[in-house]
Amino acid sequence: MSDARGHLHPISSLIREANAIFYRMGFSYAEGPLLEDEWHNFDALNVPKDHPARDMQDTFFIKDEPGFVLRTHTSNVQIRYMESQIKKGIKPPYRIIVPGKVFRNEATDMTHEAEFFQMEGLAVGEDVSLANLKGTLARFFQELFRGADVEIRFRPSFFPFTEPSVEVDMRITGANAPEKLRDRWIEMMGAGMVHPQVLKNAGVDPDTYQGFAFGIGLDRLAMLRWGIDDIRLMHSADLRFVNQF
Ligand code: 2NL
Repeated sequence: MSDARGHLHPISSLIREANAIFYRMGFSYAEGPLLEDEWHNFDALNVPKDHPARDMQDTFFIKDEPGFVLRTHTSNVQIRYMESQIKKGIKPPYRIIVPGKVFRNEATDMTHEAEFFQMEGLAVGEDVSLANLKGTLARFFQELFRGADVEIRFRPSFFPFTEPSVEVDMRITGANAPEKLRDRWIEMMGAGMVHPQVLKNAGVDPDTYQGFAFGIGLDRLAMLRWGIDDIRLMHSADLRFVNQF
């Protein structure tokens, strides 16, 4: 009976596949702490002291460890990566992806969990551009939704850590597109050019280097990819769910 065998969770499959795709584009994989100080989670990323994301309602603060939080994104790892490369005397180009678990202190419902998976990407160099970001993401989605034709569009947005900032939409066309997604613009992620202050905070000279960064929710990406409707199934540890993939 095939269901008696072990299965990868869909998010694990997604992380492996994303790793393989980005590896072929010259990115390496990085990971870091889930429990983080406020400097690496917020200050270095240009998030103002009074920003709503820093509110008790949005962030899990650690009672016994003042100044520490459960990371709210994986950007803390990119900051640590840049810091440590600079400390070792290794200058850009840098290209990394950082998949991992993140935490938000918010009410849960069928599309929101307090713990979920995100993947961020960072590319820093002397001439890294917004056009490079677009090409990189188009290639990623093309390979992820194998054989389908993928278009990418940017809409203006705002994040404290990127300037300019964009929302990224994707449209899949052609016979290989999953029927639920075919020919529709779908909001996929946030991205932008790394704010010069953020490079500076991590020890990278913003007069010489610039970069792009993006962040994508993996739970939602897995849901889109396999047509899953309720996010709570993703962490239910119910084998009747996992065995479908
Ligand atoms: C979203 C938006 C984003 C980033 C994450 C980033 C990291 C560094 C510097 C600058 Cl170290 N930016 N990350 C940038 C733009 C958007 O995530 O909606 N994610 C689900």
